[in-house]
Amino acid sequence: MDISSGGQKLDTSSQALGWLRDSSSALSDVQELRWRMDEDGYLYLPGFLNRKNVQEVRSQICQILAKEGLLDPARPPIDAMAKPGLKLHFRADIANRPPVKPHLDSLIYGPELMNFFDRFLGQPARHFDYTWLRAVAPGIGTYPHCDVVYMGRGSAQVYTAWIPFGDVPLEVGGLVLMEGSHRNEELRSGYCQLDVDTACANKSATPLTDRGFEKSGAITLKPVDLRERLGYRFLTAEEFQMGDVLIFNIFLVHGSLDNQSPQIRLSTDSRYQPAADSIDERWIGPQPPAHGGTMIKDLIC
Ligand SMILES: O=C(O)CCC(=O)C(=O)O
Repeated sequence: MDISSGGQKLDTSSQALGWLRDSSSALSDVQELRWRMDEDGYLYLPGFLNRKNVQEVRSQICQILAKEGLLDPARPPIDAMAKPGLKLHFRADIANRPPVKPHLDSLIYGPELMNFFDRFLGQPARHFDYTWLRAVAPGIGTYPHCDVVYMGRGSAQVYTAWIPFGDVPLEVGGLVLMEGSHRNEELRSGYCQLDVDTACANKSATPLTDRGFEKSGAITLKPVDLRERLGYRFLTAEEFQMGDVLIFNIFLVHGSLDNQSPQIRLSTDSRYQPAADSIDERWIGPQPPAHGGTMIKDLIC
């Protein structure tokens, strides 16, 4: 099977594609975890959460998608088989309100992950109040980006936890990152300084488009060209499984593989940082304002 991202076929030679390093055996050694985060920009923790608890939340999400008529009625909702022609990518509304929110929150903001971040950060951690839920129908995945352009108004020590709510073999299109890209000087001093919620007051552009990036915050719509230009390998897992957690920093380039299966890929991304640091206003409060509206700042470009 060919795998692709952004519709571009990936080179699967070992110079271009590798597998994520499993850090679960280092969980008790916080110095080692910090070293790996510095070195790799990520920590891949297979089986960190209880699979059964993840499956219960999956089941709730699938029930909602089924009620909305988005699934193939010939298959059980838990399989999340997309109805033909479905276009779907993002369902944060499901994650951020009942009935799913309390169950999801107790899993992704529960003691396992919060204690992990307290220890990892060496100080009390807090999470953003907003949770991103991806419900990616068959088709193109997420284009390459760094999270800092969406959540860089507070602490620089924000970490993302990407959590699959279903088993995600390659063809279902899991997360893919660019090895070592968190240290790329060109990106750190250029793209990573930008904020998706800014506009140019003096021209019809945004600071992102003005510098050749995408308005959406993506670096490019051509992930393979970007990888070739920067010279990094793509890293992913042969199969992400329910219970796995992939944590990465906000400067690491990542996106996802295209979904070449008939099912909807379900996953959340949630964010954690030191509680004492300033926090991005867009993602906190009982109803986080998120993107757009009053969050847009005008700049001279
Ligand atoms: O799941 C995806 O397709 C993208 C996830 C992502 O961009 C993130 O976790 O920051």
